[in-house]
Amino acid sequence: MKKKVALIIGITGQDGAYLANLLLNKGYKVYGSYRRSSSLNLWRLNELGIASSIELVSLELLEKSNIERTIKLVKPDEIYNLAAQSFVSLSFENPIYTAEVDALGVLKILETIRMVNKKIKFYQASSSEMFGEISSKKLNEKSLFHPRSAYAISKVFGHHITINYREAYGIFAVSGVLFNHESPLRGTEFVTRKITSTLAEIKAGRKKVLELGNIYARRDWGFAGDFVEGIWKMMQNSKPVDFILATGEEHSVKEFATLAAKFVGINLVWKGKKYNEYALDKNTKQIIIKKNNNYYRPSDVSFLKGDASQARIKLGWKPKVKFKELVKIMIESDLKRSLIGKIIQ
Ligand code: NDP
Ligand code: GDR
Repeated sequence: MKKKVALIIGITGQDGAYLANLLLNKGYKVYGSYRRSSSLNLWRLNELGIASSIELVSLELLEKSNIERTIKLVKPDEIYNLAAQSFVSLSFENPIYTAEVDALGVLKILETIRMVNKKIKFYQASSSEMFGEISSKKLNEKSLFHPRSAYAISKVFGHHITINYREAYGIFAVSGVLFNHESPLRGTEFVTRKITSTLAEIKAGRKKVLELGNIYARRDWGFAGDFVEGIWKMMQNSKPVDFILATGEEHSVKEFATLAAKFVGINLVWKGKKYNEYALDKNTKQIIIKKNNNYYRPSDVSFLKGDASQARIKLGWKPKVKFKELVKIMIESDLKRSLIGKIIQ
């Protein structure tokens, strides 16, 4: 039987690496897009040991010609669009760039599919950030959006244009609304990996303090390896339907940091209030965590928790890794890296 061909746009990111691994294990021929620059960023694919099993193609989402050339060359059965300027904070500094990549980039891919071959299946990486500041309840596929950043607003466009191309042109186009998912392959700018990588460096004596912003933000954090299975399942569904993927459990940044510190053998004692809050090592009295106002966002999302019961019922998807285990996996990986002096990715 002919191998299925997948094109992962954004293979050099966290999800790209895990999804590529999954698809290779399922017997796909995997093409992955990377951005051409002076140095190739393949560390995640190398960590999973799969870089040489992937056909790399260069693709910049801002360039429609790149998308057309790639789709015509690769002739994929399935396209997974994971590419995005994905850092919410940066979208306050570079809102126009973010919109051009995260919103119009999606439309450029869909337009190319419409022109080249409407049988290609399409997955769009939508985000729980689209819900924004709603309320402290579990969010599901029917919940309203109130996006709070150029990133989230661009993702709302990507979500709706995906639905529109499904409805207007009959393309198998689905949007997965994923809540935060983390791993040892997460970028160090995101809060979870920033915490685990910095604590490992503190433990190794190479850093002194971890500086954070809004430690009371609460997120529904899952493991990226579990979430890419849900993505693949959405693409194998008999009908194109959008799903939420989430764990249904939420924790604060402060809880994450306190638990991660415990795993490196530091018991934190929190002192002070609001912008002056800090955490001491109970034994040494050394300051380990302090606040830095630069890490606060002009408008943040204080609480996100998802209800993935539709994905459980219709796709048979359920996340396996729980919060405590996730923190442990991430901290253990960064401790190992710090031992060989390879923490910064
Ligand atoms: P990453 O930031 O780790 O990866 C993003 C990928 O997009 C990288 O391969 C990056 O390439 C590529 N990319 C960025 N800009 C462009 C561009 N202009 N042209 C082509 N490629 C580009 O993100 P994740 O893997 O964490 O997330 C994958 C997707 O899922 C993203 O769209 C994100 O917004 C979304 N998402 C993520 C969630 C999460 O918790 N991780 C939750 C919900 C949604 P390069 O390596 O060159 O920078
Ligand atoms: P998020 O992830 O914005 O949810 O987007 P991030 O880890 O950046 O922030 C989570 C929460 O932590 C607070 N926070 C800090 N964040 C960072 N990055 N650095 C800090 O020092 C810090 N201190 C506190 C933030 O204010 C925020 O409330 C991620 C990305 O992967 C998106 O692409 C994806 O769509 C969403 O998850 C779901």
